[in-house]
Amino acid sequence: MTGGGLQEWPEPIVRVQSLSESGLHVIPDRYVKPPHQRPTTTRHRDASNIPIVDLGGGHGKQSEEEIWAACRDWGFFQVVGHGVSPELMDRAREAWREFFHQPMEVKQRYANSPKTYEGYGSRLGVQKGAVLDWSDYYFLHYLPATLKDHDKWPSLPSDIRKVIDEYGKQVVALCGRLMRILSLNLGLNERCLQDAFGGTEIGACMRVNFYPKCPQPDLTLGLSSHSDPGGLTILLPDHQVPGLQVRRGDDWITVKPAKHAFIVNIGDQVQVLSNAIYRSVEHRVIVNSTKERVSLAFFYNPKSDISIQPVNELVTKERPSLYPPMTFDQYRLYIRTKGPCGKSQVEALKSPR
Ligand SMILES: O=C(O)CCC(=O)C(=O)O
Repeated sequence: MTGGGLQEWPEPIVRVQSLSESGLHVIPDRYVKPPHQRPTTTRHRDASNIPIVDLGGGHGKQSEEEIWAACRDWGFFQVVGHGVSPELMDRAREAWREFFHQPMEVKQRYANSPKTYEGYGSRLGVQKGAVLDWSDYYFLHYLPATLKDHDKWPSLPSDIRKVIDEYGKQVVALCGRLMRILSLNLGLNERCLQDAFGGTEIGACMRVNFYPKCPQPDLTLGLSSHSDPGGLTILLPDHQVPGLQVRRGDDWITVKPAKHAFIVNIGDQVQVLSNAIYRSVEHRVIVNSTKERVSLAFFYNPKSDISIQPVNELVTKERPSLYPPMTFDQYRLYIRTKGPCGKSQVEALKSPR
C-alpha cells in the first residue's frame, strides 16, 4: 500500500483520551459537529435492532436465507454460533482496553502517520481544520503475511500479540464462511466473491476504537457517519456500552449487542462486486459522559492491487455495470484523505449512465 501524498498529519495530534482525562467540562470546538450531524437531531427508534442470525446448530439453509434478508433490508446483522471462542473475544477486547490504559509514553511509541495508518492514531483524514471525532484508535495489518509486522503491534499487555494472532485466525475463518454464503445468495459459485477478492491473497486489517468519556456527548460523535471501504467488517462491540448506530432511512438505530455476537456489515467492495445487489450502509458511533467504550473492527478486504468491478454474472443488458474497475489501494486513499464522509465515495464512483 502506498500512501500517495499522505505524508504527515496537517496539525499536531491531540489524544482524545488525554483531553477526556484532563477533566474538561466543555469540549474544544474542533470536536463540535454541525447541528445536522449531532446525535440529538435525529429520532431514535429504541425498540428496533438489527437482525440476529445463528450460524451454529446446523440450520444451514435457514441461516443463509436470514443473511440474505438482513443484507437486503439492513446491510448489517449480528451473528451468534459463529465459531469464534467467546473467551478469546472477551480477552481480545480487554487486552486492548489494557493497552489504551498504558501510560501515554508507551502508546506514543506506536504513534501513526497517514502514510500507512498503522499504529496509534487519533484522526482519520488529513484535511486541515476538519472537525474531528471523539476517539483514538489502533490500526494494524493482519493479512497478507508480508504486511503483518509484530513490531508494529503493541507489546503490552504481554499476551496481546498472541491474542491478536489467534483472534485474527478465527475471524478470518468466519469471514470465509460468510463470503461463501454471500456468493451462494447471489446465485453464484460459492467461491466467486472470495476469488474476486484474490483467493488466498486477501487483505485483512483491524482498527481498535477507543471512545473516551465525553462531557458533551450531544455535540459530537465518536465516529462520523461512513460506510466501510473494504469488503466485510466483523465488529466486536463493547458488550456493556452501546454506541454503534446504523442508518435506516432518516433514522439512526442504536444496535443492541447480543451476548458474544459479532456485528457484520457489507463494505463498499462487496457492493461493487455485487453490482449493488448488496449495499454498504452508513453507520456512526455516539459517545456518552459516563462510560468509555472499546470496539474491534476487523476488515476483510480484497488483495489491494487487483481490479475490483462487478462480477460478470451480475452484469446484464437490463442491469449494466454500475462501477468502473478500481483497486482497493486506489479506493481507500479517499477515506484516508478526507476522513469519514457518509456514502459519498461509492456513490460518486457510479459509472455515468
Ligand atoms: O465502534 C463501533 O461500534 C463501530 C466502529 C466502526 O464503524 C469502524 O471502526 O469502522
